[in-house]
Amino acid sequence: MDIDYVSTTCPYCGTGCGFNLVVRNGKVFDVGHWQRAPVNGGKLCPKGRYAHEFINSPDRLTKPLIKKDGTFVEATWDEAYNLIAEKFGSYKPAEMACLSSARTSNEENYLMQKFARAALKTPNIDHCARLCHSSTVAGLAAVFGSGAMTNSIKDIADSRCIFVLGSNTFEQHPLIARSIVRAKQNGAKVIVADPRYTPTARQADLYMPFVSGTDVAILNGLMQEIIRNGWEDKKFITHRTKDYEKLKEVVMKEAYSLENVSKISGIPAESLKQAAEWIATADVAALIYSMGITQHTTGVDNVKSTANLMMLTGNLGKPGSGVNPLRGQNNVQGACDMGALPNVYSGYQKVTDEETRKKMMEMWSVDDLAEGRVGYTVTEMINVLADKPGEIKAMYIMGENPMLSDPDLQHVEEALRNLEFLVVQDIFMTETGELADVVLPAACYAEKDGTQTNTERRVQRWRKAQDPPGEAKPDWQILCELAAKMGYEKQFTFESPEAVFNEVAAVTPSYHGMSYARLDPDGLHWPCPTAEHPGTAILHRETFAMPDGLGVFSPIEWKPAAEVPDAEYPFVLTTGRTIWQWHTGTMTRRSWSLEKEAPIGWIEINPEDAEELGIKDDEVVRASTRRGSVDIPAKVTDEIIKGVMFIPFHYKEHPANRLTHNALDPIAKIPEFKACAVKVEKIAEV
Ligand SMILES: Nc1nc2c(c(=O)[nH]1)N[C@H]1C(S)=C(S)[C@@H](COP(=O)(O)OP(=O)(O)OC[C@H]3O[C@@H](n4cnc5c(=O)[nH]c(N)nc54)[C@H](O)[C@@H]3O)O[C@H]1N2
Ligand SMILES: Nc1nc2c(c(=O)[nH]1)N[C@H]1C(S)=C(S)[C@@H](COP(=O)(O)OP(=O)(O)OC[C@H]3O[C@@H](n4cnc5c(=O)[nH]c(N)nc54)[C@H](O)[C@@H]3O)O[C@H]1N2
Ligand code: SF4
Ligand SMILES: [Mo]
Repeated sequence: MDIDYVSTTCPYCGTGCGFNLVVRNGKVFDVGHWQRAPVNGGKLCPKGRYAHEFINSPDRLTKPLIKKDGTFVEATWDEAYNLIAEKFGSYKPAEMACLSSARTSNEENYLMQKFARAALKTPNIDHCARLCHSSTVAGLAAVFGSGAMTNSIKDIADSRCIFVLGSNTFEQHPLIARSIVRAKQNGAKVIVADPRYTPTARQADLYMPFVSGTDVAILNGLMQEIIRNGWEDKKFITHRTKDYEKLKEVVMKEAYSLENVSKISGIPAESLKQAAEWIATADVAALIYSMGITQHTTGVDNVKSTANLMMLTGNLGKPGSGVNPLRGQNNVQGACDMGALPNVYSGYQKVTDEETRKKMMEMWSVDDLAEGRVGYTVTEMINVLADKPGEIKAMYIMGENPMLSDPDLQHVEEALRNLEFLVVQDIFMTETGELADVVLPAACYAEKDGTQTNTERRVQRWRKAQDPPGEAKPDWQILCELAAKMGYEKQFTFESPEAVFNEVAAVTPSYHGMSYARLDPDGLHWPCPTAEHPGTAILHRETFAMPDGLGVFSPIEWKPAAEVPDAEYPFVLTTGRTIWQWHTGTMTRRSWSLEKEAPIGWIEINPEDAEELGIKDDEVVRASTRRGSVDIPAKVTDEIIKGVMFIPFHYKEHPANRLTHNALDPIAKIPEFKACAVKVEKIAEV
């Protein structure tokens, strides 16, 4: 028997754990521990441990499919390419839009944005970072000049106080949670604020339950308490920041006294006082956040407020400190770095900068490129499709499933049905694929080489362990072949992902010094500007990435969520995840070891609310918002604060996003997945 071990990086979360794929006779059949993996040292969470189970699922797409008279018919690659090239060739650039994929490699994201801009000439390119950390990218760039996690994962273990706000780290980034455990073992204080008593909250020395959508008030309250006690870091404020007085004017308002913040958020004033003291007086403190902060109409405000708190207490630019947004998808950091965003090329080079655009035209050997304007975001594409039919006519979606993951699904379906031509490229048939005119079968992570960039900006390798099933092909190859059909063979002649990576390094300042050879064995953190540079684990050590080097305090007033409870819809609905499932479930629901742990959805309801509604544990209830209804089993639990209810969004049988709404943050255009108004009723017995 021929057994091989192929070291690669996990295809699920942005932690970027390494493991070995175990291959027998050319087929992956297990995951083995890779002890020297740099991020996780061989340890894995259940998703990584079972990341082999979906690979050889009989449901994998194996042939291109073309829809004829409403049904899919198998086609050859040539038939599919010719149809797509002919259709895309018939539309004006502004009538097309592309979605790239944080599930795919850097090389594939780079090629997708190049395809959109150089071959289709459309500025409309985006991906699911919009639904995730777009508030981080916009908020932290405005404050620090860079939108990325400021410190490294390992570093968190050196902290003396960790404030986790809106991150369920133990379920959603389990191997980062290990760093929290280490810090705790070394005596660090852990503070967790979350509407739910999550596995993360269980680890806290101080747990603060609160009502979703009140983060800015909480952060302002903490800052007021710190300033009142003279705990602010005066030296840091003077030398490293500006606009402190403006911040002070707002946070010192009576509105943000501990008593008022307590009324707004539901957190006892005593707890807030304790948290303020621990954060401000610890030798070094770190803040960790994720979707609880970003997925709001005030997402950018929330992010800036976290930065305010950490600048106020001088907790930036040193080990164990920082503002640490945990990036979600395995390669969402990389997809952003590669320019799969409507406003930037790779390395965050602005599309509106004429010099940059000229440089890209030269590098890409094209004499015409998508016009230098910012294209539509994912959320705007959907709105334009629904509200202005005909403006966008064709879409190319690689590795995303908006028909379950975007807010207000009825609206999404209406929008996608208004398309004349839709291409979906995935490893499985999805709810979105069902609406497509052409479905292209892609190779999964285990079937291709490439790189991905984890949440701490570490670029690591994927390595091919088996051939793709049937006629499926790696996304990078599909993009190159399609571009060639459209007349861009010269610009897309790449023999391997490594050749693509070399172009990425050439055109992307923060990746300039990287090559596949240098990525072995531990990867490299960007910025890595030269071939000798060791990479950068901690950002902002001496100065911030601003022209004057100073971090900018932003005075922020608290605003309630766009939709707050009223007599008709009296509860706050928040949504999120469980450790066992991944997003729209395409992969985890085909992994027996994971699916058996959490096979159906649920709505978490506080026992007092349940009693008022006459609802029992496990009873199927009807949850409704202004957008729609879902029948779903109730989980009556005191692990959620009264007045708030929670649904995980993984299950097509109970789609949480039929209920959510697409109210957007005005800057980041992220939807408010974390708060809307809901009612819950007993279903009449029949
Ligand atoms: N197992 C698993 N792991 C994952 C994923 C997955 O689908 N499954 N997805 C990955 C991705 S893409 C991402 S982005 C990350 C997300 O990782 P997390 O952000 O940690 O996950 P969520 O469950 O979306 O939300 C985090 C917490 O926010 C709380 N919350 C709700 N409303 C509010 C609020 O108004 N304010 C605050 N401060 N908190 C609130 C929720 O109760 C929840 O515990 O996880 C990644 N990891
Ligand atoms: N209610 C609610 N909704 C949410 C959120 C929430 O907290 N609450 N969170 C949001 C967040 S943070 C995120 S990141 C989004 C995620 O939203 P999506 O990205 O739409 O969700 P996924 O299920 O990860 O979809 C990825 C698709 O890529 C496919 N895929 C996997 N590997 C490959 C590959 O190598 N090639 C190709 N071509 N395809 C591949 C998978 O089969 C799957 O269909 O959901 C958002 N939606
Ligand atoms: S923590 Fe994330 S990267 Fe690590 S094994 Fe789990 S899902 Fe994979
Ligand atoms: Mo995400």
